[in-house]
Amino acid sequence: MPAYPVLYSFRRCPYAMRARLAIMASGLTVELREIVLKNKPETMLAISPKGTVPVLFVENESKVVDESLDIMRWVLEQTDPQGFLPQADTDSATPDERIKHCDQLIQRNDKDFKPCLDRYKYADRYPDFSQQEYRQQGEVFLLELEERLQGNDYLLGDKASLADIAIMPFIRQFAHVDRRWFFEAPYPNLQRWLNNWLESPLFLSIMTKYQPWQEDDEITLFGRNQP
Ligand SMILES: N[C@@H](CCC(=O)N[C@@H](CS)C(=O)NCC(=O)O)C(=O)O
Repeated sequence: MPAYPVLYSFRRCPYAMRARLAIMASGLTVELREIVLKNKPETMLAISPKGTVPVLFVENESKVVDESLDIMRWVLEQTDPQGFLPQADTDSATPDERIKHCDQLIQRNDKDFKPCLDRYKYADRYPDFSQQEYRQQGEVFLLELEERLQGNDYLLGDKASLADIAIMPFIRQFAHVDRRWFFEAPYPNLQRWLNNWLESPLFLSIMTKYQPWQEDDEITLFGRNQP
């Protein structure tokens, strides 16, 4: 059997979700190793001592990719049949605009929105502000996405891209803190976008539950084209 790239993953981690979404969208097959955050496998820590998931290990290239966005880009650069990686628009006067928007949106998610999400979700650990105030801080980004989705099915226009699958797991987590609030809030386009992703075959296919990996287990393949 050929050696597949190995993905260390944790089902509920939004960073791991975005990596699994990119892998599933690419059609690449990997070996999936579900981990428990409180008991990380030595084999994972040996290749990535910082101890976060996801980690992708490509043994035949001696390559360790341990940032979720880098994993997404790496797998989609191998194969991207549905065109998730935004391409420069060669007809436009500003051909790289799509790529720039994509990067900026993901940066806003990771650098600005994610800290608000953590504070909103675990407000009792951050007593400086109330949970509602943390939610309001997060709403700045929700509003930005809502405006982008006006008249568009996806964040970069009429086609699903890296931006959608990189950001979606974090909006899902924000929505799940208080679903009732989220789905009654004045963000109809964002609600539609999130619901479409939650119900999509792509998302459903990355949320399968696996038992935590152990060294002598049979390998678990992950990907839509697995043999
Ligand atoms: N910047 C990293 C962040 C990954 C991250 O923080 N993952 C969390 C799980 S959601 C983690 O592994 N935390 C380590 C721990 O809880 O021990 C990436 O994009 O991959």
